This record gives sequence, C-alpha cells and structure tokens, in this order.
Amino acid sequence: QRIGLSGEGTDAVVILEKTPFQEEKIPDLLKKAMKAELQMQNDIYCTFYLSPPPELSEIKATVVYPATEKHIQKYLRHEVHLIRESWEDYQNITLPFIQSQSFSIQWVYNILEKKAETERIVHENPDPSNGFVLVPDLKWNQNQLDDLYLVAVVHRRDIKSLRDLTAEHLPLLRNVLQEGKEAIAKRFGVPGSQLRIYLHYQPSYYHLHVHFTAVGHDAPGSSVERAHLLADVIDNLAVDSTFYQKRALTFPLRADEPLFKKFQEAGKV
Ligand code: M7G
Repeated sequence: QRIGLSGEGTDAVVILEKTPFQEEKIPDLLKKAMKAELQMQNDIYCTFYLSPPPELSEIKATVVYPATEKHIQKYLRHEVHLIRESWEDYQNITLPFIQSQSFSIQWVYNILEKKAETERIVHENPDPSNGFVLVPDLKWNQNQLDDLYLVAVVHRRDIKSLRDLTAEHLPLLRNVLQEGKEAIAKRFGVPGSQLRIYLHYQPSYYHLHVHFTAVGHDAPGSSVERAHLLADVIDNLAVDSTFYQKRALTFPLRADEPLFKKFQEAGKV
C-alpha cells in the first residue's frame, strides 16, 4: 500500500525478480571480494551463499499502481485447475463473462495510438486490418537476450482472442509471424528458429496480441495448457476456417477466479 497525504492507503502490486546473469559479468562477479557463507560441504561438493556487490545483484521491480482487486488476485498464489471449454461453453459461460469483466486494455490503445512506449516500437505495419505494432514486453528489461520477450499488438480492435479467429484473419496472422521474425532478427540478431511465437488462451487482455519469446527461456505462460503456436494456428485456420469455433480448448484457471466459479456453477468442473 502507498499512503497518500490524507492517510488513505492505495493498493499497489510490486513484483520483485532477480534478473538473469549476464555472462560477461560473471568473471567480475567471481573476482570481486565478497561475502561467501559456506552452507554445506561433502567430499568434492560444497554450496555457498554469496553476497555480490549491488551493481552485480540487480533486482527488477515491476509496479502496478493503483492496482485493482483483480490485479492483486492475478498475482497471488492459488490452486490451479484445467478447464475443457467446448464452443458452447465459450458462448454460454466465457463470452458473457469476458463482456462483463475483462481487464482494461487502455495500455494496448496507448501503444496503438502512440500515446505510450512510442520510442520502444521495434516494428510497425500500419495497415488498419492486417497491421500490428511490435514492442518489448513489460516482462523484458532488454538487458540480455536470454529472456527476450516481445509482444505484437494488432491494429484491429474487434478480435478478442483465439476463439474469434477465422481464415479471414490469415493475412494478418501471416504478417505478424513473418514481419515479427524479420524485425527481431534485424534488431536483436535472434533468428526466427530461436523464437517461440504464440497466443495465450485465455489471455488476460482481450485484444489480439502475439507473444515472441526466446526458445531457451522458460517464459511464464509458455506451457502446453496456455500457449498456442502461431504457426499451428495459421495451419489450422487454413485447413478449416471455423476451427476455433468448433473445437474444445483447454486452459488453466485458479480456483479463486470468478470464471472458475462460473464453470463450477454450470457443473463443468
Ligand atoms: P496475456 O496473454 O493477455 O496475459 O498477455 P498475461 O499477462 O497473463 O500473459 C499480455 C502480455 O502483455 C503479457 O506478456 C504482459 O507482460 C504484456 N503487457 C501487459 N501490459 C500491461 C503491458 C504494457 O503496458 N506494455 C507492454 N509492452 N507489455 C505489456
């Protein structure tokens, strides 16, 4: 909580993460005299706790302020269940829920309208129906390529998620895949073959966007129950335009999430 002048507290979410090692700084780290506490020793094996100098022990802090109750719930630890959602479940349970409650997507519009993150844009295709903006994701500080993470936000505002996609969107999806790969290779030197390019289902924000992460990075949300590879999505739509309006999709939900309660009430869990 941050306490204002009137003494009232406003909630904030603060996420603290130890940043990955930068390989070129390791020799420095090992050369510097620092506190080393021996934890365990057995034969040729020992473990130490090191206290490196501040410049070699950065912590990344992400702040959401003011944070809504939904943000606070999102970041708390909770029991997780897998939901198998049929197309009917989507229409009867998920869609009405999304329409009533989803997160504000103002940050997405700010990117598209050049009101925020303008200097961070890596690539833009300005076409209103088949274009998008590629920016570094909030989760990536751009200090090292190991945890490379970018997000492509489409200009169209009428596609909520994977569920809305049909063959009509193939030119847009192909642009994101092709131009996204080229732009990342050009700017960061990471080839397309080392990128994991996918959509989340369910996303947190219902405006179509595509995740680009380094294949060696175990990015949160890149597991089978949440990530759908863009190349597979394109192939599925090319084979059957209504693929995502027919098949059941699996996704994880935390037990405290209102959508989980809706599935429970409908007797689907
Ligand atoms: P998602 O699949 O809707 O939800 O992805 P998730 O956050 O549960 O994965 C949205 C993606 O957009 C995530 O990778 C976020 O880290 C990223 N993101 C969220 N916000 C609020 C911002 C932002 O303001 N700027 C940028 N560049 N990325 C954001």
